[in-house]
Amino acid sequence: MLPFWVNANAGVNLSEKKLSDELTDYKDITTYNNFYELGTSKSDPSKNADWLKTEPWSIEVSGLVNKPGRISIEDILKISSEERIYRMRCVERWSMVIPWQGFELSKLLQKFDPKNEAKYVKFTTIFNPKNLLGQRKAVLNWPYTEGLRIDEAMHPLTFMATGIYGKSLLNQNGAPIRLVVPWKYGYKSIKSIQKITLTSTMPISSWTRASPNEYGFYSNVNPRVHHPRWRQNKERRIGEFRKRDTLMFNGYEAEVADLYKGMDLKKHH
Ligand SMILES: Nc1nc2c(c(=O)[nH]1)N[C@H]1C(S)=C(S)[C@@H](COP(=O)(O)O)O[C@H]1N2
Ligand SMILES: [Mo]
Repeated sequence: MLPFWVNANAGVNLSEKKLSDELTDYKDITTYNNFYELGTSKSDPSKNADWLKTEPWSIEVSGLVNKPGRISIEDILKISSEERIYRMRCVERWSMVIPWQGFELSKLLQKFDPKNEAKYVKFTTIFNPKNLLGQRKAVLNWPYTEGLRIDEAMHPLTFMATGIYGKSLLNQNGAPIRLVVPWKYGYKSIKSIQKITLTSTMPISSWTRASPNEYGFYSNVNPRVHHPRWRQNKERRIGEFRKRDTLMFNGYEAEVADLYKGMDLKKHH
């Protein structure tokens, strides 16, 4: 299997590497989406994309950091970017392979100098029910929030994406900037981020608040730990016919298993 975070800058030639995973079509990546702020069906986010206004945009970084502040999207886009091809596995049992552009989250966090007491990172999506009509329905506790442990946030696989297939992110994919955590279920990869807060206590995400038995803090892809309402050992790759086996940590076990050494992954799901 390919070393599955191909870094274009590292000179990996995709056509020479025999990809066991083909890239998902741009059309599928941009029209089959989950982004409840823009509606709950898969085709809603692309249809309702103009509900999201992305200018002006900035991210406020606060909490347990020595240099709290706000960074504009213009300055964010000056951070040197690279390509990462990652699998994305939704908890609903479908998956894609997406070539992202962006940078490691640690590069952004380091600008704000996290304090030693910072143990978790909380992310918050834009909140604007006036335009984002999905936020007028109580399907989730708005705004959408997510969280990572600080070592997960600093891991080199944890990525902030600003583009797909070399084009700027479309609104339906979380413009202008979203998180990508490839070894966790897709809902951890929070879109259209406006706030990052470093904390000493574990943040409670919107999905955990909605249903703690189904959506735990860790949400690591695990074919042996099932969702209460369905099994998680198989998935449908968008564009393929036959089901695939779901891989431990979505195929990134070699890179991330150490983060969870000694933990009961069924309990800490
Ligand atoms: N703000 C926000 N972020 C979100 C979601 C959402 O509804 N709102 N959906 C999540 C889910 S369930 C998945 S599977 C991925 C889907 O990302 P994609 O549509 O770019 O493939 O985004 C995640 N990030
Ligand atoms: Mo998802």
